[in-house]
Amino acid sequence: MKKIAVFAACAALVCSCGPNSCSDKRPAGSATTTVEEDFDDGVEAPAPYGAVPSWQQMDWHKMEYYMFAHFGPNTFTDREWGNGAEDPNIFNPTDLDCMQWAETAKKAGMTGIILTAKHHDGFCLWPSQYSTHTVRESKWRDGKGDVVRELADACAATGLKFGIYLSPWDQNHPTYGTPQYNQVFASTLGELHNGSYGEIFEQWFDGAHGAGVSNDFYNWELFFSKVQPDAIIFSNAGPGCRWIGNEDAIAGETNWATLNTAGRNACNFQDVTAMSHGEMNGTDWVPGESGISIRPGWFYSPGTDKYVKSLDKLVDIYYTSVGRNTNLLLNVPPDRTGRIHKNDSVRLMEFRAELDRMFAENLAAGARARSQTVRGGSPRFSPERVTDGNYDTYWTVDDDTLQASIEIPLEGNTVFDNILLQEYIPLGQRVVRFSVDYLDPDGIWQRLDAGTTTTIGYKRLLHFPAVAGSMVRINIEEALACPVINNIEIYNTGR
Ligand code: FUL
Repeated sequence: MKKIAVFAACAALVCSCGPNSCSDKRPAGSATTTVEEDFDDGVEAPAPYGAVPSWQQMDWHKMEYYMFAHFGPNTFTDREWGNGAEDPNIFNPTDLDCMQWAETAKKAGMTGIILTAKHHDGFCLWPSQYSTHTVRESKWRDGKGDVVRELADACAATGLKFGIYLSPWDQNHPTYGTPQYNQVFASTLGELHNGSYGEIFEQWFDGAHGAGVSNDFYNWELFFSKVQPDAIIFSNAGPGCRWIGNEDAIAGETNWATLNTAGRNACNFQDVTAMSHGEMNGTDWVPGESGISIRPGWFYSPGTDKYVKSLDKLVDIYYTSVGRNTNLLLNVPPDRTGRIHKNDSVRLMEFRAELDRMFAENLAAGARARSQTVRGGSPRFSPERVTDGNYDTYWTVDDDTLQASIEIPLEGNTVFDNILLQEYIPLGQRVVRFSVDYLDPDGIWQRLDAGTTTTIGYKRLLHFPAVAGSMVRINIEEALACPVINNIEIYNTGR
């Protein structure tokens, strides 16, 4: 009997994750699992292709949907950008309740919360020893409050991951713009990442900076050295994950998780086309993250209470973000009481309920998928692996086969309007182009008009006008290396 640990296939790889997240200790209970099965036919798994995710990035991919919380002086001033001259007493939530944020996020099906610990105005939501513009200088809770602590604790209590947004641009700090500031900012980061606030899953670096500061002013290497080794570092250029190039959560339909990173950083990399599409055969694994606010602005304002995004808009956003190989970071700005406003939380629950309804019944679950092409003829790589509900089993083909089809039989003639596809990205992103056919009720194969069918990656959702058929066929038409598909789901969402 040969025990196969699928994830072990990646262990020999050169890590693609840049200066962060290179720790090879993997905590128990981490999202990626190993598969142990009874195969002894000598057929080996494909070698990884190109840049591949670290295990930290794999865990991150599986988070899919989490909350952004913009909170600070701007919450109280109807402004999107403060200037750092605000009186700290402006910050005065009357009823801060981070458990309410966390419970709302949890019920919404989100997997974490990223907090703006310091925005461009420099106000720190924790009593930083490297600033004199913090909660400590405010009258809120007699200067004894710490929002970072309360949210970190609330996330831990509800089983959510906790992340930090920390703006390098600081309009309050007297050293900003001088070389000394790099050390100040690094120390500030260190306060949040030294473990006293627990584990941080993502560190969000905003590329915005002051007018007098050049793109090469910041010492990124120094900053990254302060970040917890298992945290995913977000910026325009990664290295952990990248901005998708717009604030509308619209990822490119063609979207590679790979990017060429040499010479690029959070500030100097401004190629929004490369950000939204990634780069085929890019040197590093830097997947996209799509961020958007549920309201017109990033910060709360009573003036936007009426403009919380509609359910239909949120569903569209889900398709253009999670459905296009990125994670969705949905900003839900707490209000002046320090709680998530009812209008936002009601909409989040509606959105959750709608996603649950749309994806309630996978019409392909357990289907006896088939293909004329199977790697080495081995059952380990059989087509049925794509419908077995196990992330770590997959259908694949021989190394020199770059085109192959797989058929999924449905019960009778079934109506469907949505297909979900996943590539087994621990072995790299490979599919360049594919097409979809279905066998119509007259027994004739029809080409499905499913929009742009290029890349797949971690997850791809195709949404199209409903059709009826008894079989779906996915044709991989072009791939960088033999395709490796681990999951296919089919739905009738009724949308
Ligand atoms: C931008 C900032 O300038 C906005 O205020 C907001 O924080 C957004 C997420 O990133 O660069």
